[in-house]
Amino acid sequence: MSEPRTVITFGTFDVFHVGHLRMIERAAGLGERLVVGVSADALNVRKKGREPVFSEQERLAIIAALRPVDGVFLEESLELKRDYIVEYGADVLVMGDDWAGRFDELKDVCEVVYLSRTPAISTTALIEKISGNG
Ligand code: C2G
Repeated sequence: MSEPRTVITFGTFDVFHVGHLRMIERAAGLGERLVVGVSADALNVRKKGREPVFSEQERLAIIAALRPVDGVFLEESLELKRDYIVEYGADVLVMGDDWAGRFDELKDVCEVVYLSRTPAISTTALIEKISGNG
């Protein structure tokens, strides 16, 4: 029998939507245990120039409550993926294909898989729609 595989994935998961859910479900399907790094508020400000709608504690709570998710942690920096993979014993890194190729250098520590994103849905589009600008 083969060893149980741990999958790791990362994201902000702000204004949680079905595209996020599908990514988490498909990531979970690649192994027996799924650990999710939720981007810190400060990382978002650095990366996207704005605070998320929901705080990191709220986003962590939402992701932790999902059935396919076995563990969550705060992702403090994009540059720490290698450390997180080792710390959580991940066998597979799953990222959306908007990051395709960006993490290939980690293939020496785990398998790296890029999954296609769900078309036509995004947090930015939802915010615009809700605020009446979309
Ligand atoms: N996603 C998706 N389909 C969408 C929107 C998002 O499959 N329509 C996926 C993304 O590809 C990602 C996850 O849902 O795998 C979370 O999306 P974001 O919160 O937008 O992730 P991002 O801000 O890019 O964070 O270390 C990397 C960062 O933490 C990535």
